[in-house]
Amino acid sequence: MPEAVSSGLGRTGPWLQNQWLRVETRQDDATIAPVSLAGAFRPTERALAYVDLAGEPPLHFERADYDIESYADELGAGRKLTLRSTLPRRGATLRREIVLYAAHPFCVTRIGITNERSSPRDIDALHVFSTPPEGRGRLQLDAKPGDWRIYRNGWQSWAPTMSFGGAQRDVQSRPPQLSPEPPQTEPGRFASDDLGVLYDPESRRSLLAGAVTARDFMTQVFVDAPSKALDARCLADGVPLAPGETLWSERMLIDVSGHPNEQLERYGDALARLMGARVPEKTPAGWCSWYYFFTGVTEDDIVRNLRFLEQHRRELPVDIVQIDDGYQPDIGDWLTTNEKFPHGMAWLASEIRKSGYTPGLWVAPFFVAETSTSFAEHPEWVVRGDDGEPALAMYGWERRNFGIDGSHPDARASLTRLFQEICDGWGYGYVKIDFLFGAAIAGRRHDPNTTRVRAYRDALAAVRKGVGEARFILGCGALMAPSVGLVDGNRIGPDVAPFWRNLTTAERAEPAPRPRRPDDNLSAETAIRNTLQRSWMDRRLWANDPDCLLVRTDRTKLSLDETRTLAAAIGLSAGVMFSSDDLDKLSPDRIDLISMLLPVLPRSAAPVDLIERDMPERHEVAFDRDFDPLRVVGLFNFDDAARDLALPLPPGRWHAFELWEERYRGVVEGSLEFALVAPHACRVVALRPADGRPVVVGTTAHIGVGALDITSQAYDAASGVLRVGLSPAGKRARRVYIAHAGLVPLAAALDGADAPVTITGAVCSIEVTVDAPCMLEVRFGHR
Ligand code: 9PG
Repeated sequence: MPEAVSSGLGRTGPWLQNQWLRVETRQDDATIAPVSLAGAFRPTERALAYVDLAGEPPLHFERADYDIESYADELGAGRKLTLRSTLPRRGATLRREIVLYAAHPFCVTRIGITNERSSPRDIDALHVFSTPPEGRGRLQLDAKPGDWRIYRNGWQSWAPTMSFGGAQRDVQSRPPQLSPEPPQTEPGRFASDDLGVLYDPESRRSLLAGAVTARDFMTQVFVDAPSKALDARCLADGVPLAPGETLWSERMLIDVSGHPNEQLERYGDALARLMGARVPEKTPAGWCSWYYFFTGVTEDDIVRNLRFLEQHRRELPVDIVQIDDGYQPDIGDWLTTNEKFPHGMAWLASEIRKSGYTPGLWVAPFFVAETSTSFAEHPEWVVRGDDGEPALAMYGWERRNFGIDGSHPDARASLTRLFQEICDGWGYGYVKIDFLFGAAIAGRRHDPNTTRVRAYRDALAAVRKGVGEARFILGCGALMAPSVGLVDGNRIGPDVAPFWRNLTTAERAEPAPRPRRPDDNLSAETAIRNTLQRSWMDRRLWANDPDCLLVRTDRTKLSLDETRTLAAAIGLSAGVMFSSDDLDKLSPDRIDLISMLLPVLPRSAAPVDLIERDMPERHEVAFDRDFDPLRVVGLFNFDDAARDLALPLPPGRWHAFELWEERYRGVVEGSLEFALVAPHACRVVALRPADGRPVVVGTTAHIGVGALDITSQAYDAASGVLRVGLSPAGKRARRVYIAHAGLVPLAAALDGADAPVTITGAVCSIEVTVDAPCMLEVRFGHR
């Protein structure tokens, strides 16, 4: 058997190879060229690595010696090739490692710099995989740069994440929504955080570069389409490198195989492994006070909604009642309450617990307001600017908020004590920790040898210590890759809102709404965009939080179509599912919309056209249970005008059922058309293989269209009886649609009690009310 990873010495230098990938190197400059063996995709002839130091020219590799050894880590076994340049005139040694694993189509590479001088030097950036600006090495793709597609990830929860075309302009918004570097203003230039994907629509080849560790630095992947350049680099924050010491970059995964969706999933798996991701067994569901009450929330609002939940346990089977922003006297002063919470937070937690729910609390632990008691007492716990003054993390709540210094041991100890008090003292079992980027802002910290990411992770670890291993931490306004392993759930998009797009009054007065923009924020549309675009993170890095479901009919501008689209995006995302309405104002059919998302699906759908569009329109998931093989597709019209949509079908013949319309489309093949889908509307379609026997084609209980509420199914041809196991998942009252395959439904019974059957064309439907697992039997006869 040939070895899984082989190596050798080529014309220019050593190489590594496995069944998918060959990585060639050059000894004269330590550049590398990854080549996908399927179809020989070689996006660059030579990718450089180099280091930016303060006050010195960039430090490049020169002639390198090399070493190859066997290697193993959390990703498995393989071989490691190290290229080493000693640069006596520059007083430094550079190393570049390339690891190829036996079981993965990607390679992982990092660089290290050793300071051989007698004085420290400040490191600004470590360029790990960087195509040279001219000559061979520039990106070689078939399509014109203007047609390239670039997947761009934002640095924190709220930051826009989407795919762009190579002639478009990147997101222009400023922090906190944006990355740590200034926005790219030229068309075709993009700065993506943690990872980036570059897709050639002509050859359909794809290159992903992304950091699979994030313990020390922020990583950015720059794509400059007009210059045909890509630069994956770690921002080292000017960290000092002492004489004799070595500083390593993060590990960068380079993947040139397969489609962007596969690459993102592989990248997510690798990042999760190397960072020790925490993925909860059960994805939480609950109620959150923010999106109806905002900071005006009172103790009574919480109690009223708690009572409503208690009285509607069947319809709203949630676990968590989460109090959001509005109970605290000031940002930073978390252990006292304002006058709207007269009984205090421990009392409220005990009320929630007595009703059988887990109390959840919002805290912004890394923000300290200039007006707070906490800042007055400990001004030394905040990040400072070069002028020595507290650095502004964000203006909000009509005051300046500073960021906590995670490198200060006393600040960390106080974070741990804070969460011990909230969890062990008050009794909260779930915390939503918000505005976390505050600990990662640029500035001066107590420990001059730290970096933004180290300080951030140290602060987060101090919170985890206080919360304990068993309780749930939901990150929000959180860095992405650097939070892996410390949070159980993470918000992956900007705030949802009870309106589709954030339009000014003038824009709203126009006859046609202005088109969406990359920089749009705070809207249902942008929340949905990130939910779709970041679905690959779910249950890999943490449980995704797509933000709350809003189904109200008061205080909203969302149409029914838009509300259903929000529900479909959240439901099919399989992420954390929180409702955030004033529950006793909801009509039964709106409560039904919440029920349809409970419990959460076991697996997220994937947006198959993620690289083609800023807002993917096809979100698909398969559930392969043998008694009910099923594919569910969310098909969206994100245009502002009605239009026809088409769903290409996998090979074979399929029963197609539309959930919202309760419409059976018959047995279909090839492609399924949807005429004039309204703007911002969606179709949720269930596809089941058609084999000529009576079979369930859809149910109306749950967004999974049967994935959870159908628990068994068997058709006995001899007796003509179809037996279908039903569970209470989803709405109480629902219809079960069965294709009768040309037979005549004679009678139906639910746990032995007669149930009326309605025949509509090729299907029959039975209306059932389900409060406990039960059995539906339908007897068929011949005409
Ligand atoms: C509470 C809210 C909710 C919400 C969070 C977060 O950029 N901004 O000014 C900005 C303000 C608030 C915000 C996000 C961004 O919302 O996402 O769920 O908890 O805080 O204040």
